[in-house]
Amino acid sequence: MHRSNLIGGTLALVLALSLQPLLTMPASATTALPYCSASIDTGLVTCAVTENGLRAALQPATASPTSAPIAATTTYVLGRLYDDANRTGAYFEITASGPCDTSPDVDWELSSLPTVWNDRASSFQGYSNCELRVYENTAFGGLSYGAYAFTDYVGDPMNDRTSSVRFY
Ligand SMILES: [Ca+2]
Ligand SMILES: [Ca+2]
Repeated sequence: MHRSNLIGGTLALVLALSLQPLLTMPASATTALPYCSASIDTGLVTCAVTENGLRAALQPATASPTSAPIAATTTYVLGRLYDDANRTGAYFEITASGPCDTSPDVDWELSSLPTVWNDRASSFQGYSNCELRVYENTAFGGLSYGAYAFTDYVGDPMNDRTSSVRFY
């Protein structure tokens, strides 16, 4: 399978659990909301100040009692890019409606990262049977590293340079 989506247009910033005054977003958002999750299916990016804030923001909204039952969809975490080496620091999580399979083809891809997570990743962790390959430029151009199930360091040439990612 090979599905893709361009994340960028929709940046839903969630100031969950933030005690800070509302910032007028631009540059400060990079450091103010470092934990992010992006859905390849919907293109929606959710960011929060803390990991707990992100988890809370991603909880499904409580269904209205009058609404018709909605079929539950399973969300798979494909991987996380970490701010720092050794899979530490804030992370950018990528999700999709299915896992990776066992064949060596590309299962999912993200041709650009949200601005707050561009040129930032230093290590990564794959989930849902996915191996990650990170690329220097958008649309899978330039240098690359992977595909691996995880890494504690993407190496000097790729450190703080990731702009797109594929899942195998
Ligand atoms: Ca980094
Ligand atoms: Ca880059």
